[in-house]
Amino acid sequence: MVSAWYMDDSDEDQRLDHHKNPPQPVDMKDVVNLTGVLHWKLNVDTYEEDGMLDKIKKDRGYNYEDVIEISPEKLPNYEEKLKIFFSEHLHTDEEIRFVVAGSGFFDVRDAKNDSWIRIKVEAGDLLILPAGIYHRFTLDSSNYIKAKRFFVGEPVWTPYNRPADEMPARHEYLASVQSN
Ligand code: KMT
Repeated sequence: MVSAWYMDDSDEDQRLDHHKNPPQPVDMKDVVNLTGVLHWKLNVDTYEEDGMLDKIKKDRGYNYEDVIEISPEKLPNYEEKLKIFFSEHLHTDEEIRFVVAGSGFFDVRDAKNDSWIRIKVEAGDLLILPAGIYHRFTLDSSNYIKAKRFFVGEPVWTPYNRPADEMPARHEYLASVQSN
């Protein structure tokens, strides 16, 4: 099961869970309402044949895909990349990640009160972060994740670090979550 929770404010190791005390879990359907993030659980053993991933790709027009593998051995400029992933930012397009191995945390801002919600992803989780959402990513203490990345058209990975409040993607994002 994918799980999500409001984070504590400690600046200890980003790879730790960072639960509040007492923990404050957030149901995935509340994450959807609060942030516009979408989530599917797919079967990592059968997704190539069972049609679920193909249907999502077709419905959403994802015609580009590649794979990112994040570990000290596999990712060139690993330390530098991790810092970039963990700096709060937004993109002008959706961020789509399907985890095929390993695990990690996507942190997203609750659009109402700006608190961090931490979403733990592991093999089988397909997460779509909407364009304009402030977010960041970190590995957990297993230090390994492998994920497919999808995109509509030529991929644009540019992160815009916060503050990016005046960007059209940010305005459109806020309008879309407020109408939820
Ligand atoms: C990226 O841009 O590739 C990322 O967000 C890294 C996390 S992918 C599991």
